[in-house]
Amino acid sequence: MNGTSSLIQLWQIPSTKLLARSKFSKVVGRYMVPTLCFSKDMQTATYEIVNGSYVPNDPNKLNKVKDKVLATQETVGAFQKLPVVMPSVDILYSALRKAKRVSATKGIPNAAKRERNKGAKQLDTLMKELSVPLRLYKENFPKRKLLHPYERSLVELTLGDGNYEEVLGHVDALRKKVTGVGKEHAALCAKSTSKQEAEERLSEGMKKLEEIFSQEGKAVDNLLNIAKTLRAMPVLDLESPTLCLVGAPNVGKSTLVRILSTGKPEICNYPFTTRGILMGHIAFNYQNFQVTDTPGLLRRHDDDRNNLEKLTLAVLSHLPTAVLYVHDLSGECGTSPSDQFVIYKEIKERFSNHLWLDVVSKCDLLQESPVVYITDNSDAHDLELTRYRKVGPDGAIHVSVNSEAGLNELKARVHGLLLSQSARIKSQEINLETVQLIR
Ligand SMILES: Nc1nc2c(ncn2[C@@H]2O[C@H](COP(=O)(O)OP(=O)(O)OP(=O)(O)O)[C@@H](O)[C@H]2O)c(=O)[nH]1
Ligand SMILES: [Mg+2]
Repeated sequence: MNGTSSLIQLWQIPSTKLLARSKFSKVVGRYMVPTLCFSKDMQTATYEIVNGSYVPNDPNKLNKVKDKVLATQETVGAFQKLPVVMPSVDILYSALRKAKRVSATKGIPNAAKRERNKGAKQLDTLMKELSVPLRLYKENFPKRKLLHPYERSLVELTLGDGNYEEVLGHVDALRKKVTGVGKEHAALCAKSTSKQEAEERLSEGMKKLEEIFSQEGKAVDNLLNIAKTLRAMPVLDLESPTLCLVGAPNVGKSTLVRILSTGKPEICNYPFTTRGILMGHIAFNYQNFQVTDTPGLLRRHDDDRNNLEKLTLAVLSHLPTAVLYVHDLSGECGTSPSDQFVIYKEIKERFSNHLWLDVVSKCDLLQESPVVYITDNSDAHDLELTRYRKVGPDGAIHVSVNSEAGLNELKARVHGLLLSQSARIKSQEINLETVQLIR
């Protein structure tokens, strides 16, 4: 049995260890749901307390909630559906133009009445034209908790924790202010006792609303920038098999993405050249596969990781990708082979449910690397590390983009891995359909 097929079997029968990891069950919740939901449905009825008595919950209601939770967690692509946000000056000028075109209701003979009617209508129009777009933004920007966990991580890591909600909050506060001030001034205008007073009230109201929107419209412009940033995030099709390149910084991940796929990430000889999740595609066997390049991972505790590293972990945690793990044993990348070994062991252990392939990069530089001797008193860990420093993990393919050594084998193994990933996705879909039928 090769590594790939044994991993497939592992995945088909999730071990209790995997199920027990709360983070993990969220990660692959989609695939574990069949087992979990089925047994939970058989086991228990749930109750809520109404007027001091336990009343069983309506199972249909619960299923609807469950379906909604599943629906929110299973789909990505919310960023592509974000509403188009207009720059605040455009909203303001368009609203002022429309308001000024409003005239008094026909047939009012009294000049004062006519003027206050016109003034109140203009202020009401201005208030509505300013506040309606803001309400639509507030309603149509999705709540973070309803996003797919991967997109939720992107919001947090690219915009900063809480920034998304804060900006939406400012937009809504502006809407409320505009509505309140607009109504107040329209009412004052409607109560004017003379034509002159109505004109003054109208002018005051217009000025006040314009002032508020000019001063606080920045919230709308911030929202516009957020929408731009989120819309530019790579779109991943969860149904399409994906290969994710992972490894320490500067080990040659992006170089391999360029070789393997249509992706054209930047390549430089310094760490963290790749500063986001970048996508490429591989067309093979009449199928389209996705490739994601990720920022490098350093040897450190999760709490100390930068947002770029956290992005990589978010991909591995929340997306059903196969992994191409890149090791640079040449001593060129800035992370020692010993440190890469530690990072590798941790990541491999943490994401052991992913289909996996190891590749040792830059093997054109390896001939010059020092020979490492194994001493008699070495323990198992030392032996594994010594072996790792010489040849990388068991089964790793050695490649060099410079000499082209190993590239054909790498491509063939990557294709095989993606076909296994494709079979895995199909069988998960069948599992899910079966569970839905049982329900
Ligand atoms: N000699 C040699 N150099 C290579 C090979 N592959 C990549 N490099 C060099 O290694 C350096 C880093 O390559 P990248 O592809 O940018 O590495 P990365 O892992 O994407 O780096 P980050 O995005 O910063 O994490 C570049 O200078 C590449 O030219 C190889 O096979 N042989
Ligand atoms: Mg890179």
